[in-house]
Amino acid sequence: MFIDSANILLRAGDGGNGAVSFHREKYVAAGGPDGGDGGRGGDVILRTDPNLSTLMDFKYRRKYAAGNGGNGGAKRCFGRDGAPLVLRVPDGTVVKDRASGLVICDLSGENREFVVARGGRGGWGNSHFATPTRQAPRFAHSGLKGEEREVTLELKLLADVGLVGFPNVGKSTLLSVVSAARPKIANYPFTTLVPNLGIVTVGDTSFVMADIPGLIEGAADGTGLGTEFLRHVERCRLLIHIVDVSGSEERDPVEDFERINSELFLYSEELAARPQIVAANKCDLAPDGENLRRLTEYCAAQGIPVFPMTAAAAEGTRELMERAAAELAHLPPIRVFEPEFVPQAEADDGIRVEVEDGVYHVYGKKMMEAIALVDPDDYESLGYMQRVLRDMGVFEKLEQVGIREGDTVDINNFEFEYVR
Ligand SMILES: Nc1nc2c(ncn2[C@@H]2O[C@H](COP(=O)(O)OP(=O)(O)OP(=O)(O)O)[C@@H](O)[C@H]2O)c(=O)[nH]1
Ligand SMILES: [Mg+2]
Repeated sequence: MFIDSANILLRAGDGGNGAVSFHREKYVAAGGPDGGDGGRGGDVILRTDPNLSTLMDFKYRRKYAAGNGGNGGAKRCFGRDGAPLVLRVPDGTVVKDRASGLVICDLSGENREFVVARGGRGGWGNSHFATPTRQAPRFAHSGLKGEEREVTLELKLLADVGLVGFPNVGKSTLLSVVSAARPKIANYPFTTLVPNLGIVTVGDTSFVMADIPGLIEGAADGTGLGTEFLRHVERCRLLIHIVDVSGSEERDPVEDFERINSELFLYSEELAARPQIVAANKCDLAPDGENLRRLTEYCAAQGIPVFPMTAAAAEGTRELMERAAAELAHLPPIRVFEPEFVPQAEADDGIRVEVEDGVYHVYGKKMMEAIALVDPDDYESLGYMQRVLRDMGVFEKLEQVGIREGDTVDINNFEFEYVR
């Protein structure tokens, strides 16, 4: 089965908690703090596998999670790191944020691996919090949550040339006579149900050509079979547009040509603007050449070359492939999609202060992480928080907006009085 898109939920592991523990030994009254750190949560990693050609595995399972980090222990024992989860995907898989549809990464060619959800950091054990004045810290940090992502995986084949056209015009026939690929060929529409790739060799160069199922009007809005498959020619550097000029089924080649182009346009303007070569097929069934003449004239007016051929007899196919190779030589490389998605965590590092009714509200993700497990009832813990806030420049920010001694500060619903 050929599956080329899937929605999945990925969860990286949580960091383990730091430990609160004190050194114990015979005849030693009060040992120092020796609580170890929690382990890191495992990442979720996507990696390309050249042996895969579909996303089928992801149809049967929707949720994936990496291992959590272990908790820290006494005697400075570190918690174990959570096991990473590696998911294998075919080359050419585009990963998108499901909600926004923005590209997170494109796993194509050189881009073989991507950490799609990061494991949470482990929390510090209490041994980190000892200072000359605080020799017995009775608190530790909890681990941070692992990232959770809902993503859409979309396979977009990596091919230089894409074959487009109505059903039954001879796309698969062309691929079969110019490459070693053996796609199914038959005299009815929608013979091809999954894309086929073939390698075409011309002189001492070669390129990859993709044969996709036939398009029909309405493919771009989902009524035809074709819409799903247009994604497989999105990366193509050149399109070969095959038009049947035999006049069978009362069809008009100029109309067909326009209808396919408007499908491409509806799918994406960019795809419609991709360089095209037209192949006028089934010339053997149209001896008068009238249709071919009209199509050639029509395309010439738009600067598009037309190659007459009889794919079934491999006539004219060689000239077409030579032209394709010549075009490819000066076209940009296969398209790799640029990342567009900006994760929240990276976008929100700054500290923000908002004053409302005389209360100074402070926001900032990094700051919140740093004081995640401060226990407001514990005096030592509060002292630690003070230090963190000072180090992170929170007090400075507050002074800038005019805070004065005795004013109220609010951080995540925890209120305290500002003291210099
Ligand atoms: N007479 C003639 N028949 C051809 C030629 N090229 C292809 N055919 C026939 O046209 C029919 C359709 O060919 P395919 O290659 O399966 O067409 P397709 O465009 O891949 O069709 P779909 O996969 O259904 O979209 C088959 O019966 C072929 O043998 C040609 O040059 N001349
Ligand atoms: Mg076909």
